[in-house]
Amino acid sequence: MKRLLPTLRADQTSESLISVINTIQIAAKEISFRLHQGALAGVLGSTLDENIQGETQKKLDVVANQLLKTLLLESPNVHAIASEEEDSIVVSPNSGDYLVAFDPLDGSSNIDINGAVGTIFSILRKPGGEASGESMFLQPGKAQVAAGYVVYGPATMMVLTTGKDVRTFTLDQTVGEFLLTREKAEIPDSTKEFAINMSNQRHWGKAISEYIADLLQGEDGPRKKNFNMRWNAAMVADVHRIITRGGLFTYPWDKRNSAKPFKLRLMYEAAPMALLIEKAGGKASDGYQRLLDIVPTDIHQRVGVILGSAEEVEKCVDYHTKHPKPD
Ligand code: FBP
Repeated sequence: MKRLLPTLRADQTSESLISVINTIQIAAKEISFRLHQGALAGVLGSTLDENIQGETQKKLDVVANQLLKTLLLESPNVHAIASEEEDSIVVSPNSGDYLVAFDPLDGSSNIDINGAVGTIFSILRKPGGEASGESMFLQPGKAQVAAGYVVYGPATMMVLTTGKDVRTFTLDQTVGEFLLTREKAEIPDSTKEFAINMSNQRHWGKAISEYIADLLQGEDGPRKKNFNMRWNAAMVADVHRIITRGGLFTYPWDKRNSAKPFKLRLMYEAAPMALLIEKAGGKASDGYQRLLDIVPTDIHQRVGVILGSAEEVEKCVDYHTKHPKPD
């Protein structure tokens, strides 16, 4: 079976980009090992600290962040990193060509219940010219040179694109290697499966409320087919299901907190997932704009997310054309 690095070489990926992806896989193997040790490694539970998002950090959030941050900042090819767990960007002593934004442990509320979690990463090129500091990172998702995630579930799998096909690798725990298990992911255009946190229904805007209401009427309703629902409470696991068999995932605007109407972060959750979804034949939108066209204004910016099977995303976006974008 083909290993990760030879596969990237066969894809004509540059050696400098391969080295950055290699650094991420090394960190992911260590995170996978710690997760599988669970309570035996004393990594369950929370710290007393909060991250810049105002979330209580899980012990493994901190461990995973430290692992990725340390290894990436040692890489000669990385210029700076941005992380969900870091208030601001961290510039490396090395003047590498790449910027890496990452969510070290997505879905961390699943750790203590032994549920699936993941690492999400986005790789950008350091811009030329005067750009420095945080502004270097404020590039639209379509500027990503690579994006991927590692899902730590029953198996540990890395799903990756370097701008071409979306490839899936599975960690062979016996040899400690990510081996190619799917050459080219292709998302079916239509689906009967959707993912949303239904418990937030009373807080949603009109567009998503009407879209979901029509889905729930099934074959007796305007959609003339029955839909099933799934929710992993970890975007990486919900997206992996869609990359594997199709579906629609959405975390929409809601009115609970006008200062923070969205949940998911653009740079290290929505944009990398949108690139994977589009390269696998699906679509990704915030309801009003292609997600990959959004130009970030802040590294921790949040956005509405609708992604998955192309026809179903188009259908959901249609409902948004009838309602103005909520403030
Ligand atoms: P983090 O765990 O990285 O903060 O990510 C946010 C997240 O866990 C997503 O992975 C997931 O889709 C969503 O929040 C779950 O939200 P909720 O708790 O509302 O179900």
